Formats: sequence, C-alpha cells, structure tokens
Amino acid sequence: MTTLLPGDDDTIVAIATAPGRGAVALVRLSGARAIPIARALGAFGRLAGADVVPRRAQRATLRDTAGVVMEDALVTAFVKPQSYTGEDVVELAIHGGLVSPQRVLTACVAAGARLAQPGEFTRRAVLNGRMDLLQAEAVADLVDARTQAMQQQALAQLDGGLSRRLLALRDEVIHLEALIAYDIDFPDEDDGPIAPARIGNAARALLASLEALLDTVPRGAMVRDGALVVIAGPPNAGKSSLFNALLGESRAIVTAVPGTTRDAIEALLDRPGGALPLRLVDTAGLRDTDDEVEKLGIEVSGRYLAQAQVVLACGASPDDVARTMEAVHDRTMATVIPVHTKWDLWEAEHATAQVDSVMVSAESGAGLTDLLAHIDDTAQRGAPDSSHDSVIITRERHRVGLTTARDELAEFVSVWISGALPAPVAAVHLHTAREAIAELIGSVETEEVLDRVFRDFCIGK
Ligand SMILES: Nc1nc2c(ncn2[C@@H]2O[C@H](COP(=O)(O)OP(=O)(O)OP(=O)(O)O)[C@@H](O)[C@H]2O)c(=O)[nH]1
Ligand SMILES: [Mg+2]
Repeated sequence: MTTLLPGDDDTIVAIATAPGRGAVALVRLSGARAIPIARALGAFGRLAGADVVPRRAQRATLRDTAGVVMEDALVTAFVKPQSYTGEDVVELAIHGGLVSPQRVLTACVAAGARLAQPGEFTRRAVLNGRMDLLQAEAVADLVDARTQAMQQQALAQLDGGLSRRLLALRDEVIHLEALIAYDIDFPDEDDGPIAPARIGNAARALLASLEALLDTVPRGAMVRDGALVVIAGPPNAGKSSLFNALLGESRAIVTAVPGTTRDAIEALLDRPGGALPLRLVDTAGLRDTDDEVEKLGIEVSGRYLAQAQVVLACGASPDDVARTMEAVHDRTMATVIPVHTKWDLWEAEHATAQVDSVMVSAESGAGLTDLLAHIDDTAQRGAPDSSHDSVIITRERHRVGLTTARDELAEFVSVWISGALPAPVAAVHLHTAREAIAELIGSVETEEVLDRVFRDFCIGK
C-alpha cells in the first residue's frame, strides 16, 4: 500500500523543464492551494474572483509578492480530479533560461507553496489513483529512455500493458484461492469438493504464464541497455574503424600504429524501426604484450568478452579471422560472428571469394548493412520476443517480484500434486504469490478471495 508522506497536504511547486537556456520553461503547482497561489501571482487576472477556466491556456502577467512584474506567462489550470496528480494543478508556461523560472519558483514559494520532492507529482498521482506503480515507473523510464526501443517499451507500460497483464495473473491466483476456499468451506456439498486435478491444472497453467513473463527478462535487459556487441581482434585489424563506421561517426581513434586502442570504448547504437539497441564496444587488440597499459586494456577486453551477447571476431585475412575465433572461443559464451575487415584491400589482391566470414570495409562501407543484419539476428535469437502481447520485463523490481510469485506457485503445484499438505496450508503459497504480484502493481487487497467465492459460485449449487 502506498503510504502518505508528511507534507502530503502541502501544495508543491517545481520547475518541470530542464534547467538552462531554452525557449520555454514550465513551473508546475499541485495541491489544494495551487489555484489561490497562482492567483496571488496574477495568473488569473487582477480581479480576486476572476474565473478560472480549466484546461484553457490563458495569457497573464505574473507579479511577485511585492507586486513587481516578473513574467509574461501562459497559464493552464487543471481542476481536481482531472489532472496529472488528481489534485488542483496549475502550469505556468514561461520563458526559459536561468532567471525567469527561478524567479517564478521563488515567488510561488513566497506565496505559500513548498518545493516538491523528486517524483512527488507522480507519487501523488499514484496516491490519488490516477495511475498505478507500474505506470509511475513507466513515467520515469520514459524520461530516462536512451533508446527508441526503451521509449516504446515505457509508453506501452504507461498505457497499462504490464498492469493489465499482472492484474490478470493476480486474478488467476485469486481464482485458485477461491476454488480452494470453496473446497475448505463447503467440503460436504452434494456435488462433492472441487476435483484436485482441476486446481492442479489451473495452477500449472498459471505457473506457465509466470514463466513466460520471466522469459522476457533477457529481452528487457537488451531493450533497456542494448545488446552488448564486442569488437575483438588483433591490433591494427581495423576494429576502431569498424566501430566508427557502424556508429556513423568518428568516436574511436584510428591510426596505422598497432596498439592504438588501449581501453574499451562504448557507444550506444540506436536505430529506428524497432531494432534492438546495440551497445557497441571497441576493444584493445588481443595479443601478448609487455606494455603494462596495453595489458590492462586487454584484460578489460576479456571482461567485456565474458559479458557479451555478440562478439565480432575481426581479422584482415582469413588466417587472422581464424586466429581471433580461436582466441575468443574460451573467453565468451556469446555468439561469435567472424568478420573479415579491410575487405577492400583483400579483394584488390585476391581473386577468391571468401564465404565463411562477413566481409566488411570500413573504408568503402561495403558489408556494413549485412553485418548489422547478422548482429540483429544473433541478438534476437539470444533474447526472443517470447511475449505474445509484447509485454516485457525491464526492471529488477519486477523480476524479483515475479520470481517470488513463480517460486511460490511452483511450490504450491508440487505440494498440491503430492498431497503432502492440507489445503489451507498449501494455499499459503498462493497467498504469498498473490501478495508479490499485488506489490508490483502497488495495491494489496484482502477481502477479494471471499468475494470471488460468491461471485464464481452461487450458494446451494
Ligand atoms: N583500406 C582500408 N584500411 C582500413 C580499413 N579499416 C581500417 N583501416 C586502416 O587500418 C589501420 C588500423 O585501423 P584501426 O581501426 O585503428 O585498427 P584497430 O584494430 O582499432 O587497431 P588497434 O586499436 O591498434 O588494435 C588504420 O590505418 C586504418 O585507416 C578498411 O576497411 N580499409
Ligand atoms: Mg583500435
């Protein structure tokens, strides 16, 4: 259950836009005194009783508490409960920059508002039932998204996709509990108790749904952070050039001197059209070396290789590619794609076509699209879109809660099938599973089980 913070009755204020030079800034007030405070600054005209027209932007000259003109604003009022927070909200759209927003904020505080805590507007929205916890998290994800895939996922979660899915799962647990409760309360009914197999089968089906949702965790991690793609190979193989070419910008230093890259360099490659984001890593060339700094760089490469989802084993000749394949083999669990780099040079001197590597030239751009398609294929295989309604798990809190629910349900299935425990004791596992799911959504109800008994069964049957 969401609990009240001290100060939840306060009217809060914050600058909702990022600080710094910008065309527009938004100062937002929420709480019982939002409208009077805004009125005190002249947001609704000079007349004390001037009408507030909800949801209509109105131009106003804002004055500080001493009556000095401080801004020319566009003011919009939202009357509760039709607002983001479920309280009265006033949004003051003013000029951006370093001075205006701060000045208006200070005036709001002088007129009786309190500075908002981080996330307090959304917290109030949850508290007032405007959204659940999962949607509140989606708001944060939307703001923090670094890739289109993550932004898309956050939007779907904000729209209630995950909430609906978890509510459905919770309802299935409640249904199971209801079946058992019926069995316990009315064991001598004429029709006999509910067949244990029916409960066992329903529990197994529910367990499968929970497993399916948990199976989306690897994909969720890739959507959130990108699939880790490590570029490995001997010094001077053209790794940094490939890295830059894939990114479409010069991020890593490229020189003809072997051993140029000393440390791993990361960049996020985000593409439109629903492709998984890629976390590309350029590494120090793999070789035996006495140079201390280079050695450290190679150790870093090793660590990346261990975590990679995809490894590009580079070499500028078939022999080099083979050697890299060999070298990375023991250091990674990832799918390794052989990549023949500097293909333009090889092609110019050798007539034979190569078939078992992806051939690329950072110089001409040849083969890059093909390589990206290979990478996408491999990443997709490592994290299939297993969810039938594309609801995926991207947060650790969700993974932990669902794992608890899954484990409890598995425990229930096992004791139920073996008949090892009396029904009321076995049902404790269901209760814990339900609590775990309810906690994710942010609502924990109690009387629901009994309600269900009387809704799904009528007395006397
Ligand atoms: N012709 C041609 N030259 C390339 C290509 N890719 C890289 N080179 C050249 O090869 C040399 C080495 O390139 P890098 O990208 O620095 O190689 P690296 O594997 O990162 O090297 P280290 O960081 O030293 O391990 C540079 O002189 C590049 O200009 C290519 O596709 N075609
Ligand atoms: Mg390099």
